[in-house]
Amino acid sequence: MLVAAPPKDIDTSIAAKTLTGEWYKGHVFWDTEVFILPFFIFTQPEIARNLLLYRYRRLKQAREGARAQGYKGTLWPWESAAGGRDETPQTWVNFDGTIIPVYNSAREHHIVGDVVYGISLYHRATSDEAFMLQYGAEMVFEAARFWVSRVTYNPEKDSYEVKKVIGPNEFQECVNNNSYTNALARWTLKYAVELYSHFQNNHPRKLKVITKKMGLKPEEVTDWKEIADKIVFLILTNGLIEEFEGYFQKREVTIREWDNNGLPVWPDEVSLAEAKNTQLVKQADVILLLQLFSNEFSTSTKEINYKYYALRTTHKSSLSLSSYAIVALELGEAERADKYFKQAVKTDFSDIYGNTELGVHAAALGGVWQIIGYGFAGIKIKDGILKLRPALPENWKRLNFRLWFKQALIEFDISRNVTEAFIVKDKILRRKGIELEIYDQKHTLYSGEKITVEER
Ligand code: IFM
Repeated sequence: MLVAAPPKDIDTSIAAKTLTGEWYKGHVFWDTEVFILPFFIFTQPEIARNLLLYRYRRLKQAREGARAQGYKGTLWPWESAAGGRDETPQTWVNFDGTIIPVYNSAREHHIVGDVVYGISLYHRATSDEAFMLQYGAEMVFEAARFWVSRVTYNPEKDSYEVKKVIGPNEFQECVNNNSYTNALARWTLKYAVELYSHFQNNHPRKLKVITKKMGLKPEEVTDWKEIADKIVFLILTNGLIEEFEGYFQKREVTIREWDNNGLPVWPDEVSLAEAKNTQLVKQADVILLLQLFSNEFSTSTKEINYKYYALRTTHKSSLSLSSYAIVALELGEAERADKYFKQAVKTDFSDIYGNTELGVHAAALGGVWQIIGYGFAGIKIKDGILKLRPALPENWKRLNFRLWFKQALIEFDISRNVTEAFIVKDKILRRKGIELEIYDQKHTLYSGEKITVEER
């Protein structure tokens, strides 16, 4: 990832294969914001900022992309290159040699929420208000406008639906109300409302400049809230989330065998072409949602969904194992998480997908970092506070790393049941301290002081 990232701002991003191969023609996908960006946000925030600027500088094309499909706001392309227009191929040679249409640009619209997720994580981790005022807010507000135009009102149910989409599980090429997409749409709208009122209270003059530039009316913000509250989210009373409308009615096929790499063995009775008629899932979908919005779902919801979807997810994409590892760790499934972790590490080292020669899987690299950071170190940001709840693998003695949080570089030294933290560098002079929560204990970290926290 370090080699792939331009060290200074040369207006580019990181491709799905980094600079290691020509597959996907060097195109940038959602892989960047959801899987790769967190590493840069916490280790080199200025590079993360540049990666987000890549999207900002292509807002004009993304707006045109939305218009071309009949929507408002911004629709960043499913596959993006230098020009910022949609570069997704419109046809593809299928595994049986036939030419098939590619629907991703027209339907895999969760990309809009994914970019906003990246922006919000950057904002939460860095508190870079200047970035948000100059670039971030405009992208978020345009994304909210997109979802307003993308939803359909269902008068019978007094709810909003998102129809005809492809979710992360690309076995399904046209579904209604994919839970991942709907949840991202709902969250984007809520986040846009929060950001708007945050700026109204803290930077009213600058907000005026933004709204004037965008022609944004206060009534639009009222709509965002109303729509967000009414977007369909398919969850049963026991917490089981339906991946999309009708998913539970699909033929029930589960994984029964795992290979030497610990990857699921494809069930004999189903051909790849038939996967769409079954409950088999290509890559983390509901589980990715639970990982990204971990603070919003209870342990029991995570548990029931993890158990259900682990038996149905084939991990046919490298954007999958990390979410499973992180959620498994949250649920105390250390052994299982360690397996996912090792498989993720081996993605290209052992060529587990058989296509490393076409380029390495950047999302898996980012995913490995996320398993270590979010999983083993248990990093989370909640209510503006950095939390750590370490759970090292059994044979690990120590985990030492530095990360940037709110413009301070903090070093963490985690050993079994004890974590030390100190500020290595602080860009904010005379700060009153940084609030941390380690093993559920609150502490304030001051420059020049080391704290040692024991797990109770
Ligand atoms: O973005 C991914 C997608 O989720 C699965 N197929 C490969 C793409 C590029 O890595």
